[in-house]
Amino acid sequence: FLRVPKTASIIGAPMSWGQPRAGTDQGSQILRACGLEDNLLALEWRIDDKGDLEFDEPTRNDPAIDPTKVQGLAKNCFTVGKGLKKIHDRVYEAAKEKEFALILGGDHSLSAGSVSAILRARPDTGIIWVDAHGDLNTPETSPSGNMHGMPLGLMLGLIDPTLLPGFEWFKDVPKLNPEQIVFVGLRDLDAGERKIIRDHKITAFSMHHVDRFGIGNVMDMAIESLRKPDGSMRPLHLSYDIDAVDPEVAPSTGTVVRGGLNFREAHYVAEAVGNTGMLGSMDLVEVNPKLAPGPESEMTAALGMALISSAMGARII
Ligand code: Z70
Ligand code: MN
Ligand code: MN
Ligand code: MN
Repeated sequence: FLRVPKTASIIGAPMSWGQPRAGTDQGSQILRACGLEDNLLALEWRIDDKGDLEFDEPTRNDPAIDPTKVQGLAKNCFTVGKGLKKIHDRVYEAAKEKEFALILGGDHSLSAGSVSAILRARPDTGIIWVDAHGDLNTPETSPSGNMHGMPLGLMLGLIDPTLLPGFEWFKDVPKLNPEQIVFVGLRDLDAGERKIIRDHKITAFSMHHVDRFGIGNVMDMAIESLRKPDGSMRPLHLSYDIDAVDPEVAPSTGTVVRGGLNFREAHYVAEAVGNTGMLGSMDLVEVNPKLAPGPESEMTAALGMALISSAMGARII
């Protein structure tokens, strides 16, 4: 694995059907409008912007889960599944060329597409999931049926993709081992997700741990937890949900939860991951400029852009 790929593929993935709110599909464009490319060029990246992928809309006739086989809901699964296949293919192309894959969301369901592609190209990758939420649900455990709450349920193989129309292709992609994941920033878990974290012994640092140990120690422990059994470090993928950040700093997102990372903690997370020299890919998801239009949406998008820059090398000194 190259310590840091020097060409970055920017992949716009304005998937929004994994959640109910209009505007999530504008995230990738508003992140670009904040000057993302110029910032990355200034950090000496070569940029290959692949533009935005295009996704179908759901129709009345889409196949849905068979209720005699699965007790639960995965809303728009046919549309989401087909869209994630496009994301998977585009991300795999970039990753196999040893490029840094930067995926701009879109809602967090897209990460089942990006992470599965990264694992295909770089099997031992460790995933740092920065989020208020666990995103570990299955159709059975989900209280909402929204698929942005399920990408890690899919990646851990807790959902049978052959029972999920649109996800048939997913049976052939590599799955995540629980020790390849670490959470940072959690503060809103569903009961089923808590049980999954416990049963699979997934390393998780909630906001309680940030309070207790400070963000510096939390990131040291989080990164250390992703060491392989032989002591070597994994290549890393950072999946950054903007709702990990406190709503006073990042208000323009679909599911705000109070008590999140403050402005500096949010940057520190990205800087610490960048400092490992092992970061090969990143998702930045759930910026929705329609939810707090005006200065608050600009503040949220500018923060998302800055977090990408921090992960990719921007430093104060
Ligand atoms: C809840 C669910 C979620 C993001 C909200 C919320 C999931 N656990 N994920 N916002 N990014 O509906 O499954
Ligand atoms: Mn999320
Ligand atoms: Mn979230
Ligand atoms: Mn909730």
